[in-house]
Amino acid sequence: MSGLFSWSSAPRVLIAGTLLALSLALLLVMPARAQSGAIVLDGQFDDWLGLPSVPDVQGDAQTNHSDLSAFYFTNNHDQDYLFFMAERWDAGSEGMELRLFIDTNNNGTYAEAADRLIELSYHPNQGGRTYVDLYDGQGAYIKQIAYQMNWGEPGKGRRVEWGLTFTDLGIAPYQTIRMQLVSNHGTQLSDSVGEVQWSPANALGYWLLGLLTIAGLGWLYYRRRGMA
Ligand SMILES: [Ca+2]
Ligand SMILES: [Ca+2]
Repeated sequence: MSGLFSWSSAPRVLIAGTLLALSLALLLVMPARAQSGAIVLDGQFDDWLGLPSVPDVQGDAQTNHSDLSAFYFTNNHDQDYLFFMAERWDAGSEGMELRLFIDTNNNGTYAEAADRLIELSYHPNQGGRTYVDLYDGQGAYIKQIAYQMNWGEPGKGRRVEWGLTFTDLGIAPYQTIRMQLVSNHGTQLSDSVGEVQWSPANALGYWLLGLLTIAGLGWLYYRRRGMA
């Protein structure tokens, strides 16, 4: 029975145990993070508190109801979804027409077939009803994302939220995309928020990151063993 355990193997057992504990901790921590920052598309906006955003100044638009104050973006770590939120300065019953240009391959043009255009129409005076359509960068219609969804503040509203899948955008986890949100007044450009670059991760992305971390720790361990 003496072959089963010896003092010389003790450090190895310790390191392997530590690695296992770290891996388990990582797997436990990831879903916990996902729960705390989850966005729900419900026309309520507390879930956006503290999330990344691009601010925009007041008074630079053609009309008050199309004068944007901020553009928010995030992803739920346990879902295959990307989420966006637009905010204007003035609360009003007038509708808001938005376009979000997405340069999916981050090469500086929004006009390729691989790129995307999201068109959104938000109607506070209809209970916050929201319509969202998806086009490719050359203007070809892809699909309807939302029809009469209650994704905006009703009555006199300032904010609207929307979301779509990684598949809809045709991107992979951690792919860097470039985005710009604009508002329209009729068919004319009214206001635009500064461009932003972003590398969103989905559920698969976080699992891959976890696996890579574990593989990295394992590699370090075996390298150290080899050097000893
Ligand atoms: Ca919400
Ligand atoms: Ca503005």
